[in-house]
This record gives sequence, C-alpha cells and structure tokens, in this order.
Amino acid sequence: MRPLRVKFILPALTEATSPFFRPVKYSLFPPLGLATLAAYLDPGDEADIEDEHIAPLALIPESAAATPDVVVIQVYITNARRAYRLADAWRARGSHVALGGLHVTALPEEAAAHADSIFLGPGEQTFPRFLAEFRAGRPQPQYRSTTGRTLERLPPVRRDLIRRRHYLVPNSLVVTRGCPQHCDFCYKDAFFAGGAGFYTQSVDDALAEIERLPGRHLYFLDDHLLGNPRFARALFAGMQGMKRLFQGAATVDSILRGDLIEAAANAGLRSLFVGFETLAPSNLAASNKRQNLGRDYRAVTERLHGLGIMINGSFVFGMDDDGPDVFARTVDWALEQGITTATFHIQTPYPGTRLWQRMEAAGRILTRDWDLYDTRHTVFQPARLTPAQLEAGYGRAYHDFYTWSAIARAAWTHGSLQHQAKHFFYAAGWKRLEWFWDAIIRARQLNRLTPLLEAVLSQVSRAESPRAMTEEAKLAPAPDQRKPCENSGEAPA
Ligand code: B12
Ligand code: SF4
Repeated sequence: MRPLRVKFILPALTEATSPFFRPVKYSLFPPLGLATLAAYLDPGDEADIEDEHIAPLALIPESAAATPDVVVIQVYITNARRAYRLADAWRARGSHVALGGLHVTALPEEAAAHADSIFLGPGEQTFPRFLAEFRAGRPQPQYRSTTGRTLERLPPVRRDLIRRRHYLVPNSLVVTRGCPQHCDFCYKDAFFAGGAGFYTQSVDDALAEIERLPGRHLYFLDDHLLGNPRFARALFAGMQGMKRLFQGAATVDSILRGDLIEAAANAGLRSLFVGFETLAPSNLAASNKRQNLGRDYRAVTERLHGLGIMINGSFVFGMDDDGPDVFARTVDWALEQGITTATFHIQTPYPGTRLWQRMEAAGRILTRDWDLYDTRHTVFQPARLTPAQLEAGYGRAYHDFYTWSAIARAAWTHGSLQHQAKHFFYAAGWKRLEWFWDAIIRARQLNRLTPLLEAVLSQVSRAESPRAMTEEAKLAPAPDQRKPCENSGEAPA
C-alpha cells in the first residue's frame, strides 16, 4: 500500500504571530498533542508538524509540491478562526482535512463545516482507527472517543518531528489525561464525555518517556499531576536519582494532604502551578470547585515554600461574588504570601461547559467571537462589575503584581537570601524582560536559554520559611470527595 503523506498543523491566534511583538508564552511548549498523534503513522509514512506559534505559515505554501493525503489540524477556541481558514484552503487543494481538539469537541457542527472528518475527545483511540479506515478508502465524517480509553502501550511521541530549538521548554510531557474533578468552568467534562475522564500511563511507560528526554528540565502539562496519588508516588519514586528538575500543576487539597508533595520535591519538583482561583468561598461553591473550599490557602503557600517550591498562582476575576475590590485584595494577598508568579484570568465560559450553559440560559453571553475567549476579554455580563471594570481591573492586577517594588515585596517574604534572589530573578525574568524574550525569539536562540532556566530552578533548595509550616498543613485532612486541580494553559511557571 502507498505510504501516506500527512501534515499536522497547530494554528496560532493572531497575537502569537505579531510582527511587532511575540510573547514568550507562545514559544514555551511544542505541539505535544500532534506529536502524540503522529506516533500512529506507519514507519514508511511521511509526516511534518507545523506550529504557527514559532514559524510563519502560509495558507498553502508555494513550495507545497505534493499535496498531503491528510491534513490534521488542532483546534483551540482562540485559534478556531485561523484553523478553519487553513482547513478550507487545504480541502480546496484536495487534501482530506481532519479537525480535532477541544473546540471541535465543544462545537462539532461548527467544525464539521470545514472538515472531511472531525474528532471528538482524545485521539489515542480514534486516530489510529481513522488511519486504518482512510487507507482502506472509507474514512468516516465523525469519530467520537468513548469506551476503551487507555494510555497503555502508547507508541513513543514523535519528538523527532518537533523543532526543539524553537522552544524554551522542549521537554514538556503528559503522563495522565483529564482530571478526577468536575469544576463548572473547565473544558474537561465536555472533552472526556462518554468515557473515562481521568486515566494514567503505566509508571514504567512514564519513566521510559522521561528517560528519552535529554537535559534535566521537564514540564508536566498534566491537569493534575497528583490526581492519582498511587501513580504519582510510584512515579516520583522511580524518578529518584534521575537528577531531574521539573514543574507541574496540582491542587490546593492535594498539596495539603499527606506527604505526596514531599515525595515530589525529593524527585525534583521546583515550581508548581496552583489553582487558587478566588479568595471567596461563595465563588468556589458556585463553580463546583469544592476541593478548594475550606482549605487554608496560606498553609499551601507555606508548605510549598518550606520545600523550596516556587508557586505560580492562578486567579480568576469576574465570578458572581466579585466586586470592584477583588483585584487589589487578590494581588495584595498573593504578594503577602510570596507567590512567585501569578496568572490572572477573566472568567471565560467556554462552550460545552456548565458555566457556559448557565450563562447562556441567563442571557449573559455578550459575544460569540471566539477570538475574544482568551481570558483577557469580558465575554459575559458580570454580576457585580461592568465588563469595562472587569477588564480594567484585570489589567491593573497584572501591572500591580509585577511592578519592581511588588516583586521585591513578595521576594522579601522568603527566609533565606538564596530564596529571595531566586524569586526576584524568576519573576522579573518572566514579566519585566518581555523585550528580551522577544529579541531572543526573533534570533531563534530560545533553546540556548533552557540551561539558564535549569540553573535557576536547580538553585531552589529547601528554604527556611520565615513562617513554620502550620500544624494544619502537617495534619491535612484525608482524601474526600472534594476536587483537585485547575489548569490554565497560560503562564510559564
Ligand atoms: C500547553 C498549553 C498551552 C500552551 C501551548 C499549546 C501547545 N503548544 O499545544 C500555551 C502556553 C501556548 C497555551 C496558550 C493558550 N491556552 Co492553553 N493549554 C495548554 C495545556 C495546559 C496543555 C495542552 C497539551 O499539551 N495537552 C496534552 C496533549 C497530549 O493533549 P491535546 O493537546 O489536547 O491533544 C489531544 C487531543 O486534544 C486530541 N487532538 C487534538 N487535536 C486533534 C486533531 C485531530 C485530527 C485528532 C484526531 C485529535 C486531536 O488528540 C490529542 C491526543 O489525545 C491545556 C490544558 C490541557 N489539559 O489540555 C491548555 C488549554 C488547551 N489552553 C487553553 C487556553 C484558553 C489557552 C489560551 C487562550 C490562554 C491565554 N489566556 O492565553 C492560550 C491560547 C492558545 C492558542 N494557541 O489558541 C484552554 C483551552 C480552552 C478551549 N476550550 O479551547 C486549555 C484547555 C486550558 C483550560 N483548562 O482552560 N496553552
Ligand atoms: S480540578 Fe482543574 S482540571 Fe480538574 S476539573 Fe477542575 S479546573 Fe478542570
């Protein structure tokens, strides 16, 4: 049978392709989902991955001598418009266009108008089925992932198709899929509908994937790295002695519970993305983010800092109990806690989520322009703020958190000079040196800075926290029905 020619495309939202300024966040991670799918091709097939975040992408390149048999495009909400234009162009050229990803799963009818085949949910089971049916000349218009989801015996991710030197964090990986929780604003329940919503690789496979990655630094993009404690403990035990430094995401309750976080620190965890989301319990309850309810956020920051783990705190503005004072209060709290980097979001009801359903039923959705669903624009009618107040407050929060004096204030909360210096340079490096990153990206030298990132992270040792770990943190409650994690996909730390 003739080998296939397959092109994989990750389109970018407009901001990421600006000729004037390229935010570093778009050059952090390679297109892992597409490299995962490419692994299902036969050895003789031809494949290439184009990531528009790091290289310009013509609708149809003039050099496209041969039309690919299949063009696979990954669709997020903010790149949907661009994805559909590319899809239309490649279909006109004669390729079979396959669209999948979060936005396709949320709005299949919208995507189907631009595709020959659409894919709902994760692709590990459906994409190989499609390839077999395509080769047999009978591809289906729709593939929906349902039963039988597993990460057992996955073929190795096609990292050879990734242009590593264009990324600051080429070693991103995911060893689980989904999350055990059900927050109302999250993409997760809609994306995994019809099958398992949280599952892991085997520990041996995850360790083998880590072994394949060069250098020291790893970034786990899992929604909740501690979501399955047994898996996580075995993973961290296997990583002992590997001398890795890693970053990841976990939830407030999983950090307080038991000693899993110590095991993570011993295995090399140096920075953690934590979804605090809001300081108001009423907002947590209304969002079904119960895993945060009743938890002592201060105990979380103290425990992580005591282990020398830097914190990237995630905060959402515009929930129904947020009034005009929410911005200053949140920034103040984050600085007081010595949080290293903060990721602020305007609450965004993604189609497919329960938050979307609620907002739509109440007539509160203000626009269906998906370009604006980037968590920086107000796309719904807030309850206690005007849309303009919400956007202005969001901008002010970013500004106020990253002034030089604010960075110094937050750094000062740490007990040791080493920890203070590390905090200062890390936070300043991300948000005060944007022009520097822009220049490095344009010079295509980003990968040269990966060792610098490793050096900063390796400096993180167990610091003496000025505040001893509270008894509450030590005696954190046993697992219950409350939820873990978060995830924003933004931010570097
Ligand atoms: C890493 C990441 C980023 C990175 C880079 C993305 C990249 N290079 O892939 C950066 C930092 C750039 C980023 C930016 C943003 N992100 Co982001 N990001 C993520 C994150 C944390 C991990 C993505 C990942 O690698 N997953 C692991 C791989 C294996 O899974 P996957 O990519 O989903 O691919 C699988 C399936 O989707 C499917 N699939 C995908 N495409 C196709 C196509 C076909 C044909 C088939 C068969 C299957 C298929 O198969 C793959 C294997 O199962 C996710 C959270 C998450 N858990 O997914 C958020 C997430 C995707 N981001 C999100 C958002 C909102 C953003 C931003 C708008 C945030 C912002 N304020 O700037 C921007 C804009 C992104 C854009 N380009 O439009 C949302 C998307 C919501 C939505 N409904 O679309 C998510 C879900 C976070 C969240 N919980 O809200 N992000
Ligand atoms: S805990 Fe995080 S990943 Fe899990 S459902 Fe909630 S927001 Fe989504």
